[in-house]
Parts: sequence; structure tokens; C-alpha cells
Amino acid sequence: MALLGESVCPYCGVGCRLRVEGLDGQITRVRGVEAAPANLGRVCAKGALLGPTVDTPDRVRFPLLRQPRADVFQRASWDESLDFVADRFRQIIDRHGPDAVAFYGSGQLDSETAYLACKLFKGFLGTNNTDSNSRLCMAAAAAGYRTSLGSDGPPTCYEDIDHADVVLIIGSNLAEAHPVTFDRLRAAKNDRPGQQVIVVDPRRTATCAIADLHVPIAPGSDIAFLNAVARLVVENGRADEHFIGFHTKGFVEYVAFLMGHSLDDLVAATGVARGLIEQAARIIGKSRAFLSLYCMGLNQSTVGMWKNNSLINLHLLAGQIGKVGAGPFSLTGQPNAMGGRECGLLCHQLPGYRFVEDERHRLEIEHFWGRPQGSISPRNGLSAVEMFQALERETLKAIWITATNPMVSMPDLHRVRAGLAKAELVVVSDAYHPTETTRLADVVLPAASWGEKDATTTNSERMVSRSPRMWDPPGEALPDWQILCRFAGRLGFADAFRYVSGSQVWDEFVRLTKGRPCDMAGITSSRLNDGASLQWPCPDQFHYGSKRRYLDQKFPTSDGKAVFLPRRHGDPFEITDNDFPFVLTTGRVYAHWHTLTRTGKVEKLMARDPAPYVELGFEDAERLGVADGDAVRLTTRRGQIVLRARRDIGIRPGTVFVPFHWGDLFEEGNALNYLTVPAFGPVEKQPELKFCAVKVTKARRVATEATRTPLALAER
Ligand SMILES: Nc1nc2c(c(=O)[nH]1)N[C@H]1C(S)=C(S)[C@@H](COP(=O)(O)OP(=O)(O)OC[C@H]3O[C@@H](n4cnc5c(=O)[nH]c(N)nc54)[C@H](O)[C@@H]3O)O[C@H]1N2
Ligand SMILES: Nc1nc2c(c(=O)[nH]1)N[C@H]1C(S)=C(S)[C@@H](COP(=O)(O)OP(=O)(O)OC[C@H]3O[C@@H](n4cnc5c(=O)[nH]c(N)nc54)[C@H](O)[C@@H]3O)O[C@H]1N2
Ligand code: SF4
Ligand SMILES: [Mo]
Repeated sequence: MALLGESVCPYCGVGCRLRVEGLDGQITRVRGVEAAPANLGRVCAKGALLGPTVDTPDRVRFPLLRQPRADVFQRASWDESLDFVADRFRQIIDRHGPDAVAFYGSGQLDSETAYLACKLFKGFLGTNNTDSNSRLCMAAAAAGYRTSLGSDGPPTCYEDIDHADVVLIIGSNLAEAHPVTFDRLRAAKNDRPGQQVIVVDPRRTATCAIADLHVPIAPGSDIAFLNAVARLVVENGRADEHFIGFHTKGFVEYVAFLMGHSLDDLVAATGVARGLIEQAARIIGKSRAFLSLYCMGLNQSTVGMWKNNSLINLHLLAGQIGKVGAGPFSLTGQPNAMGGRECGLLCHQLPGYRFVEDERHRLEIEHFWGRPQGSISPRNGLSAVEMFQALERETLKAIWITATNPMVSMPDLHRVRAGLAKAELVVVSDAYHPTETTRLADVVLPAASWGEKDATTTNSERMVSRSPRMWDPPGEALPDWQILCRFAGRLGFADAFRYVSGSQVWDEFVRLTKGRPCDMAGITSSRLNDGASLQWPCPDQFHYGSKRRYLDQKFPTSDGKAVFLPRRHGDPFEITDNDFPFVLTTGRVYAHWHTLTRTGKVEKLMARDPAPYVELGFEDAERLGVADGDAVRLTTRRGQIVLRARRDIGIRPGTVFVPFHWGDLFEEGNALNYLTVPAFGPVEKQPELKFCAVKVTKARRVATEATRTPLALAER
């Protein structure tokens, strides 16, 4: 058995460092690296079972071109396929202008690719239509940090878990979605029995196993909960007046706002007993080191940014930020959702936490890229949901999709399918084919995946690491950044996209972060290639990186003060009524990663969670006459699906939960996101994936137990 290398896990944002061992071209063992601060030797089942995902029969090995007017793909050469795509892009831009093309990427792209996609589309093609699935994931957290504290990026680190005396887990199912961080918290709690854990989630999830207090609020009522807690903290005399006076602004208006709402009204909106909220407020008010961990339960909402602001208000009120063991810690979903934001991949961003709408930022980037003034459009581009809507309206003509599977993961899939059908050109770069999205593409490009390329990523705690290439990609597959460079060359930009290595791309990018809040100028390729992992800010190459931010309690706002932002509780976009009386909320299970292209091929993981299901409360199930395993039809204003029922005593009455992993390849037309609503927040533009109104009825048809459809191998 030989060591193949040490690499960051390609799944969740915990960013575990893994030791990968192999024999005769096969991975034989994956273990956690003891010295890695993210995981201290731990690993979860998904990471440990990466082996079977690498060399599968459905890996894309060569570029594939759809045959005209047919549903078959033909193998093509790189030259042929990229010439074709470049010609079509050029024609479309000539006819309709640069905003007729778009790049839809992913928080799973390495920073090298995210940076180059931004450079090519924003700097050279002249459109800000680059966005990523981070829009469905972290946009509200990014906007929340920026508006409250002056900059995106968490102030905290994993070690804070060991120092906190109170941990609030709100809208996060840590045990299943960030299992290694959960294990660390459990261990910390065992070592320090005084540590208290509060979980705020409409469901009694696996995370509640370590909760001292579970507050099962009504879906969507986080702002009411957080405002009620804040009001009680003030009333209990627990506000930190010194911190508030010196380091914040807007406190007077904030308190007036809190006092302007009756506690009874706030409590009523949360749908839980007042005593639970009082208890939470007492625990939080007395805390000496208060840490909160939060994720999609806060972000995936039309008021996601407001939920984030409300949570940060609570930290400011209690002076619980910028010190050891304390702070609002947004858990990142994907392995490089942080890096994507640093590189400026979202449609309102530019590299180094800069913004499209800021003229000075545009000038700085244009100058750096050697582009004439005015090359970068001053208008924000289309965000994720808007891209697919624009395809259907035919204002967007071409889309390049990389490292994401929107035909499973976007809300309102019937519309997504219609959008893709209307597109003049759909290019998908993926590691596997078919996926629900590649089978709707005109061109499928073979991407080198985890272990097959050098790749730099930033995890939840701002830790930047480089994962090495450990083996060769299959067939002619290439790293995503190289595919983009080849494409850029064909569009006439060869000089600006001539890189000898990913290291060179990275070193160019980090120069752009010099002096910015996410300063990575000291995180050079030579340090990363030597195996160093460093947390930004890290301004020069002698700097050891920063575990925590804001320890001087100065915030990157114009006057150095953090801002209280009073946010009112309101209704979600689609409320329940007589026709659609249940709330449908959605999420994940431990064994699976997103749309199953990888974990769906691992026998042990499939054995744990073989098929989709709907979780509904015991009493609701009784009332509907539904037993465990019965078929249940879920109908919303957008579609219907049939799933097996799981009765659960831990879910709020009136709420049902469905995991989103299973797409059309598992059972045609029966994916969760056919039901969900595409409404999104006005600023952060993150869709409301955690809330829509649904009808639940008993069905006769039983959902299939089929495994993934046999692969259509004919075309290769
Ligand atoms: N096993 C596994 N782990 C993963 C992933 C995966 O696919 N599989 N994906 C990764 C990614 S990209 C992400 S973004 C993270 C997501 O990680 P999480 O956000 O922890 O996971 P979810 O299951 O999407 O949602 C978390 C919880 O939010 C609750 N919730 C729903 N509505 C509300 C609400 O209105 N308020 C509150 N307070 N809670 C609510 C749900 O009941 C659910 O338990 O996981 C990452 N880790
Ligand atoms: N209802 C509902 N919907 C949701 C969510 C929810 O909670 N509820 N969560 C949302 C969130 S937070 C997220 S992050 C999204 C995730 O949703 P997606 O991003 O669509 O899910 P993945 O399956 O991770 O898609 C990644 C794709 O990249 C491919 N791939 C793997 N490695 C590589 C590589 O190196 N290069 C390239 N080019 N491709 C590669 C994989 O095969 C796969 O097809 O789902 C969102 N959708
Ligand atoms: S916790 Fe996340 S990063 Fe760590 S091994 Fe599991 S999936 Fe990978
Ligand atoms: Mo995510």
C-alpha cells in the first residue's frame, strides 16, 4: 500500500485533510490527517468512501457533441468541440451582445477556475453573467456579513468550538451536513460538561442528540425568534454597553425597534412556547463566549440576508464577536464556496471582495488585467435563478455550466428544463455523463475531478490549502481551468490566458487581494506547494495567517464600527392556505452528497439511504391515514411527485421534510425540486429552498426502489 497523497476532501466545507493510500491504481484507504486543524484526524463516511467514486464506467473521458436533431452524443476531439463552442459564442455575442452568454459555476470549482471564469467573462467578454450554485447556498451569509460587519468571511475558526461556553446551532443540521465539526463539538462538550448547546430547527434532527435545548420554531420564523431573544437579553440587563458604545452604531434605533414589537407577537410568530425562548435568552445572555453555527436554515430564504443580520445583531448586542470562542460562524456548504466568493465568481462581485457596481473596483481590476477602461460592465449580471429564467425568455442564449447539476438542484425544475430546451447553446463540463444536466447539453466536456489535478480551496474557517494531483485523469479529461484557457485562446485572448500551471494562476489572483479584507498576498504557491495551509488575512509571506478576525474590534466599515440592522419578521413568499396546507422544507441526509453523481455509486452509502422519502409528523400522518412506507403525493403550485412516507415524532406538525438528492436519473420526473419555489431575496438573490406550500395526500402508486438508470453507454 502506498501513500498517494494528502488532499482536502471534495465534499463539504469542513475541509477535512485526507491521507489517501492506494495499490495498483485503486484507492485502498482514506484517513483523516492528525495534524490538520479542520479535522484533527477525523473523517466521515463520505470522505472515507471516496474510492469507488473515482473510476466509474460513467466518467466522461472525451468531449461529446450532441448530434443535430438527435438524442445521441458523438465523441469529438478537444479542437473540434472547443472550436464549435467558440464559434457559437462569437456568433451569439455578435448578434445579441455579451449579456446573451453566461457562465454558471459552482462552489466546488477550485479557486484557479473560479478566478479565470471571472477574468474571461467579466474582463474579456464584457458580461457579468457569471454566477454559481453558491447563490443557492451562501449568498445570504455573504450579504449578511457585508452589511452588518463591512466584509464577507467568518470572523471565527473551528478552535472556537473548544472555547465557547454556549453554542447556538440555528438552521444547521451539523450532525449530517458537517459531521466532523459535529464530532468536534461533541468531544468539546464531553470535555467541558458546562458547555451548553441550543439547536433551533423545525425538526428534531440528529444534531439535537447533543442539545441542552431544542427550539422547534416554525419554518421561516428565525427573525422573530432572534428579535425575541435580543429583546430579552436587553431586558435582562445583559447587553454589553462598553462594546456597543465603542464598536457599533445604530444601537438606539435597534433597541427602539425591538421594544416596538410586543414579545407576545414575536413569540406567537415562532410558534413555540415562550418559556423556550426565555430559556435561550438566559443562556445566551449569561454566556462568556457565545458561538453560533448556522447554515441553510438561515440562508435559503427570501429574507436570508435579514436572518443573517438578525443573528449578527445578537452577537453585537452581547459583545460576542472578535474574541476567542465567540462570533457568528457561517458554515460553508461546499469545499470552495469561500474561494469562489474571494475570486469574484458571483454576478455582483469582482476578485478580492470587490464589487461590480463600484467604479474604483472596476478600474483597479481593468488596470490589473490590462483591459481598456469600461471593459467591465457596471451592471450586476444575472444571478443563478435569473439565468434560467432568462433562458426561457430567450434573452439569454448560451450557458456554460461547470461542476453543478442544476437539473436537480435548482428550484422549479419544470422551468429549468424549459429554459435549457430554449437555449441556443448549452455547454456542460462534468466528471460524469449522463447526469440530469449533461443529457440536456449540446456539448459535454470531460473534467478532471478530485485527485486528478492540483486545486486550491478555502474552507469554512478561511483556511487555504492546495490539494495535489495524485493520479491521472481518465481519457482526455482536463482540469476545468485549463479547459477555460483553451476556450479563451479560441476567442482571441490567448495572451491573457497563457499559464504554465495552476500555481501561476493562483499567484496572479492573490496579488489582487493585497490590502483587501481577504488579503491572501502572503499565501503564495510556493508555500502551498510545500504543504502549508494558511488562514487569511495573511498579508505577506512571513505571516503565519490569522485564526480569527476583528480581535481589535475594528470592522472594515467606513468608521470601523459594526452596524445594528433592525429586521422585521415577515411572511415567506408563499404561505400555506386551504389548498396547500403544509409547509414543505428540504435539505440533506448524512450519506449523500447533493445530486448523487458520486455518493450514488458507493454501495455502503446507498445502503444507508437508498431512496428519497418524505418525513411527516406522526399526528399529521395519522390524520391522513398514512403508515410508514406508504406512498404519498406531494403537490405544489408547480408540480407533483410521489414518495414513501416516514413518520417522525420530531418534526413540527404541519411541516414536511424531503431531502433533495434524488433526481430524474433515479426516477424520471419525481425530483423534489419540481415542487420548490423560485422566489429569491431582493438583494442577496438566494432562492427560498426551505419553504413552500404543499398539499399532502395518500397515493396509490408506490415510489420505485429503482437504483440509478442503466447508463447510456452507446455514445462512447
Ligand atoms: N451529507 C451532506 N453534507 C453536506 C451536503 C450534502 O449534500 N450532504 N452539502 C453541503 C452543502 S453545499 C451545504 S449548503 C450544507 C448544508 O447544511 P445544512 O444547512 O446543515 O443542511 P440542510 O439539511 O440543508 O438544512 C439544515 C436544517 O435547516 C432546517 N430548517 C429548515 N427551515 C428552517 C428555518 O426556517 N429555520 C431554521 N432555523 N431551520 C430550518 C432543516 O430542518 C434542516 O435540518 O451541507 C454541506 N454538507
Ligand atoms: N430543494 C433544495 N435544493 C437545493 C438545496 C436544498 O437545500 N434544497 N441546496 C442547494 C445548495 S446549498 C447547493 S450547494 C446545491 C448543490 O447542487 P449541485 O451543485 O447541482 O450538486 P452536485 O451534485 O454537487 O453537482 C456537482 C456536479 O459537478 C460534477 N463534478 C464533480 N467534480 C467535478 C469537477 O472537478 N469538475 C467539474 N466540471 N464537474 C465536477 C458532479 O458530477 C456533479 O454533476 O443544491 C441546491 N439545491
Ligand atoms: S466532514 Fe465534510 S470534508 Fe470532512 S470527510 Fe466528511 S464530507 Fe469530507
Ligand atoms: Mo450548498
